[in-house]
Amino acid sequence: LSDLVSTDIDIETGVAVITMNYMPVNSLSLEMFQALSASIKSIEQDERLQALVLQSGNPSIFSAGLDLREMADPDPDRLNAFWTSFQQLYLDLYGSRLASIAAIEGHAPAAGCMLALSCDYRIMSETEDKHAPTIGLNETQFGIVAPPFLAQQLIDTIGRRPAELSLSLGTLYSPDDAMAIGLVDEVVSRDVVRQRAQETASQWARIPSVARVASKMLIRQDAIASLKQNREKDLEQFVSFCLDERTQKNLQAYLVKLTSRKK
Ligand code: CO8
Repeated sequence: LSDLVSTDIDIETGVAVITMNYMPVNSLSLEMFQALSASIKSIEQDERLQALVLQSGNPSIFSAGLDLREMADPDPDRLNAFWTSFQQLYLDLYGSRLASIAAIEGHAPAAGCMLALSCDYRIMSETEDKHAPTIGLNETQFGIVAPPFLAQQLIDTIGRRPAELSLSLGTLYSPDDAMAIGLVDEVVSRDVVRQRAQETASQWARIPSVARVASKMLIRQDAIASLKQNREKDLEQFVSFCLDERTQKNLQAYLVKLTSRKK
């Protein structure tokens, strides 16, 4: 698992950096979820660490979201484990005692956007020449629906009406548009995203942690409790939606489209 995710720690600043290295696009497979959760847990166990930066080893893609191959023609046991580990990562990152800063240098669609939304602060690379990163929950664009816990995260971040529009249309935003609706907190040039994320993490690491974590939980505890209480139902809904013939057809068509784009 360690090849998928690497962790660097700096005791002096109290900041850990998690780099996602599942090439080419950091799609979120079962193993990727497990590796990310394990790495968050191990950082949390070190009391000297107060913050983390989440970044990608591929500067043009933060994460392409759920690994669609996990959902196309799936093995039922693996599908259950896959979704359960997705829920777990949401709980681990969104509910972490660590202050988390997303360094978004490249695309962050769907569950890639969830990774960013689960952090406390989002810094995105600006559009430069041919590099035009996008972020958002684009599920409806290919005929699937964001799960309730993910939709709620968007509502809690950008507000109800913008989230309704965003979810219905499956909008992927440019960095400036994402900044305008509050989906990201800062847009900076690509070569300073990581540095800026580290500075921000160091700053967050210096806030008295008991007060910082309590404040974070004031905002997040209801959503977290809601998923904890509804995990089984959420899993059943996902599995039945995923195995539905129409969903499978949409997914297969989307995968073919993705693969044939470059031909
Ligand atoms: N899963 C699996 N494989 C992927 C994914 C993915 N999400 N994204 C890309 N790939 C594959 C491509 O098929 C391609 O494979 P190959 O080399 O074999 O042809 C390879 O990765 C490289 O991809 P691209 O050539 O497309 O790379 P680009 O740099 O041109 O583009 C992008 C990168 C922009 C990330 C582009 O690949 C893309 O748009 N990917 C799809 C992103 C997406 O729509 N993700 C949504 C996933 S669904 C989700 O996260 C939440 C669903 C929750 C609800 C589920 C209820 C059922």
